[in-house]
Amino acid sequence: MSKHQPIYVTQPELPPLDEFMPYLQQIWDNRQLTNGGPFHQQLEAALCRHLGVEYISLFTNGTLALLTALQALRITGEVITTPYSFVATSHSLLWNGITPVFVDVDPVNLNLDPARIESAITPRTTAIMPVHCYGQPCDTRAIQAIADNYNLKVIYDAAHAFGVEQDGQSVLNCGDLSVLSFHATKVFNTFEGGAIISPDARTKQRIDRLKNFGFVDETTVVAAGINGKMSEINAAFGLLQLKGIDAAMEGRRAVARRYTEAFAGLAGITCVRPADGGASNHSYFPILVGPDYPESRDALYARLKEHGIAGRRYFYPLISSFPMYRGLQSAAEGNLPVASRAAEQVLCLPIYPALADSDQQRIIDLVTGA
Ligand code: T4K
Repeated sequence: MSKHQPIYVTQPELPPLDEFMPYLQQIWDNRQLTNGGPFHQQLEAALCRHLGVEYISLFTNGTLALLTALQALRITGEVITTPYSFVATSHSLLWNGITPVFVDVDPVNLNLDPARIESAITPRTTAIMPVHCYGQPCDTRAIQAIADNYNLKVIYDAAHAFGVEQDGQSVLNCGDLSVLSFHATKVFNTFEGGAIISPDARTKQRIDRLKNFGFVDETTVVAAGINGKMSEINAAFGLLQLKGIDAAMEGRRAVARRYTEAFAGLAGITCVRPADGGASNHSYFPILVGPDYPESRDALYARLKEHGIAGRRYFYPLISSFPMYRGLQSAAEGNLPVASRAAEQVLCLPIYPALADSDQQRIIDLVTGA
């Protein structure tokens, strides 16, 4: 075992504790703990400004936000989605009684491959749920063109895509709705948290009612809503986190740059990158360990672990291989060759702003065999 402290795939950013105290004091003073209090409202406004979006609804976590997004647009029947994601993507469909239809991913950025979507559309298809995997944008134009042709809704699982831009615009403005996660492991975290980006005030209003049991006022309930409200403590923490977000993003960029340079030309290792022109927020640093590398992905994963470096095989196994999905026709491995290969080859290396240069160098040396 390593003499060093373990290094995990990520480490949450935390501001100095004393900077959080004044926020707590305000909560203690006004005793508004949840249900759309002042910090909740301030964080919504601050995130709209920061992200370049017009309407945002905060949630307890990304999964509840996904569930609610599907409810808000009354999605039913079948939804086309990617098998190459965290299980929450497909689980949100199953929880709404919707059948996921898995479509293979693009070999470069591992996002839903638009060229394969059309042949998966049936009379029951009502929407497409792509994922901006690793914070690298999908081909949103091609996806929207298909959705427009077939009159389908598009809900982006943008859990990884905080602050990602495409052609100078927030990628969160694409599609009908986008869903963010603010989980501890994400670029921007509120311990637990999430959000839905809406295109207009009416949609935001519907979502805000749905996340509060369907209440309109004290005595009026207009929908079978849920409790998805972010608490004041999480919202206050989010406001504080936002102050350090630019430095955190820069820190991630620097780590990503060092890995990319170190692995350039290394036989058998491919860094998963955004498609041409696409940006990334470097929320993950995925590499593919191909047949030209001297050992398998799992051997490299195990060797790093022996040295105290806990990379993660996001996203292995594929969602489509879990028991609640594998009986679906679209889950057959033959239907998903690119995603299946990626799941066997991928390894996400540690990336976070506080990753020390010397620790990153150790990881690089282990991967390059230096
Ligand atoms: N859609 C997509 C595409 C997603 O990736 C996710 C979540 C969602 C939807 C749902 O959003 P949320 O409902 O979660 O808001 C983690 C996260 O729990 C999950 O949020 C995330 N995706 C997924 C990709 O990763 P695990 O089980 O791998 O996390 P865990 O606990 O093993 O953490 C990874 C490493 O991070 C640990 O080894 C150490 C470090 N860590 C973790 C936590 C929680 C810390 O240092 N501190 C911490 O507090 O799922």
